[in-house]
Parts: sequence; structure tokens; C-alpha cells
Amino acid sequence: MELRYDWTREEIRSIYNCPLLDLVFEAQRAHRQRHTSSEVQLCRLLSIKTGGCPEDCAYCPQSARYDAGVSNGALLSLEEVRQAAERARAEGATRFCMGAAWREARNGRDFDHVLEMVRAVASLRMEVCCTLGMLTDDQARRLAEAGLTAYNHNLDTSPEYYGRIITTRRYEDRLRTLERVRRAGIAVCCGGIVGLGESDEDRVGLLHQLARMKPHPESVPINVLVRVKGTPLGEAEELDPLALVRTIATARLLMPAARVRLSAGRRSLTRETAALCFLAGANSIFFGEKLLTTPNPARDEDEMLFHDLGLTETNRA
Ligand code: SAM
Ligand code: DTB
Ligand code: SF4
Repeated sequence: MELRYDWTREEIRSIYNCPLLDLVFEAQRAHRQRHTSSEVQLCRLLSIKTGGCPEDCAYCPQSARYDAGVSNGALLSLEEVRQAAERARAEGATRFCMGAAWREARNGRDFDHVLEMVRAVASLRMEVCCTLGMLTDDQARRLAEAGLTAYNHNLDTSPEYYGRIITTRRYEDRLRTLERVRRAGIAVCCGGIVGLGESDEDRVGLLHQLARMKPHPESVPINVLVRVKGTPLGEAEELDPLALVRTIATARLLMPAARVRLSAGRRSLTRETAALCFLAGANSIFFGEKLLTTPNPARDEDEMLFHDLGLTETNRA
């Protein structure tokens, strides 16, 4: 199938609402045209600056506005990051992602430090990704020069629902940073969260935004809300796991060349749901006991899952 960038919302809605088994079947077919169906990329996540964020994202335990039991940390040292990256590499990661609880990156010592971290990880021949909030053109250029592979900046949900989740910035702010990342020649990692109380139409709306980007994001993380006590969404209603499967399958059909990452929230999924997500075209995960601040499945659990499903980890290029 050709890559398309002119999807209408109606087209996407009708794909998303297909009979589930047809949808998953078509997604798997699209997946096999461009990817090795048994291969899943292993990524490692590290919080390099935790907590105290001025934004009000209703799902996030790192916002300073909520009491979610996350304590503020200083920016990690270069040595701490290097060690974590070396460990991740030894454990099989081919991508290392560093997250900071910032509204935006600010020029100065901390940013210079992050550039050093990017250089250090890049020298280990892993893909290196950062998520630091909003960027200027100049910051994006400097990150690219330091060897950054990808920048993660999520749209999270549909434009209509966004204001119910975040009030301290606008959808357009996100889009502007994504354009700057693209202009700097950095791969775009952009996706969202399901389980925020959004509707099917909101999930369709998010996918529409992503699928109309030209080029498509190289990687599309689909997070399941990790409900954290103390955040406004701490008691959100549990999502029907099949809505996650539909979201992943539709993402795979709309953006067949992208890596679709089954990101946060795997601890709340059964093995069977995870299997359906891989069948629907997910081909990347975060592995290791911790995401940024919340727990992730243990390594031996994931190893057993891979073994039982016949999945293998993507080798280093
Ligand atoms: N502060 C930067 C930003 O917001 O772009 C970077 C870090 S932020 C923690 C990265 C992403 O993590 C968010 O865009 C959101 O999609 C995801 N995230 C945060 N808290 C989450 C939660 N409780 N459950 C699922 N995903 C979450
Ligand atoms: C993404 O889409 N998911 C990751 C990564 N990008 C930075 C973050 C998940 C965070 C989950 C909540 C936590 O552990 O704090
Ligand atoms: Fe801050 Fe990012 Fe959390 Fe929003 S998602 S509160 S911007 S760390």
C-alpha cells in the first residue's frame, strides 16, 4: 500500500470501526508488507529530570500541581546517564529515550548537559531519543548536531478533547515544536494516550492528526493511561482493551512504515491483549522495571511473553 497523507476523518472513522477481526487482519497484512512480523524493538526509558513540572497535564504524576508522591529530582549527571545507557544496551535495547519534566527546554547549563548526554548515548550506537517539552528552532538544531535520532512530543488526544486534559498549552504549541523537530532533520516520535475518558471519535481525531503529517512520524507511541493516585485522572474509568487494539491497528494501517510503540500501561494489560496489540501491528515496547516514574512489567515476564508468542527482539543495525 502507498503511503497517504490525505486521509479524511470519515475514512479513518470507517477503518477504526471495521469489524475487529477484519481490522486486525488488514493491519497485520499491512504490517507484513514493511516489517518482519515477529520482530519487536526494545527501548529503554530514563527520567533524567523528574517532577516539579509547571504544566497541568491531568494524567501526569510529574506535574507540580498534584500530589502524586513523585519527588523533584535534579538533572541526572552525565555519568548516571552513561551507566544507564550501557546497561540498557547490554540488556538488548536498541533505543534509549530520555525524558525531562519540563514545559520547555531552556538554554543554559542544563540544556548543554543534555547535549552531552545525547552525544554519550549516540556514541554507544543506539538510537537516541529525548522528550524535553517545547523546543526552539535553535535548540532542535543543536540536538540534531549532538546526534539525536528522534524527538518525542505527543499530541496525546484529539484537538477537541485536548483542553479537557491540559490547559497550560495549546495543541498548536505542540504542532509548532513538531515542525521545528522535523525542520532540524530529527525523526519525529509522536503519539498519544488512550484511557483518558476520551471517546472513539477522539481516538479517531488523534489518528487523523498523526496520519496527515507529511512525512508521517517515524514512531508512534500509543500509551495506555497509567492511573496515578493524586492526579485528576487517578480514578479514571478503565478502558476497554479492544479500543486500544483498534487504535493500534488503525495507526498501523494509516502509517504502515512507522514503528508503532505499545508504550506506557502494559502492566494493566493481559498477555492476551498484548498479543492482540502485536497482531494489530505494534512493533516496539519499553522494557525494564520502570517507565519514567511508574512501574513497567518485569524483564522475565516480558521474556516469557516473547517466548510464548514467538517474538524476537530487533537486532542492532
Ligand atoms: N514534559 C515533556 C512533555 O510533556 O512533552 C516530556 C515528558 S512527558 C512525561 C512524555 C509523555 O508521557 C506525555 O506526553 C504523555 O503522553 C506520557 N505520559 C505521562 N504520564 C502518563 C501516564 N500517567 N500514563 C500514560 N502516559 C503518560
Ligand atoms: C511516551 O509516549 N511514553 C513515554 C515516553 N513517551 C516518554 C512516557 C510514559 C510515561 C508514563 C508515566 C510515568 O512513568 O511517569
Ligand atoms: Fe510536565 Fe510532560 Fe508531565 Fe505534562 S506530561 S506535566 S509537560 S512532564
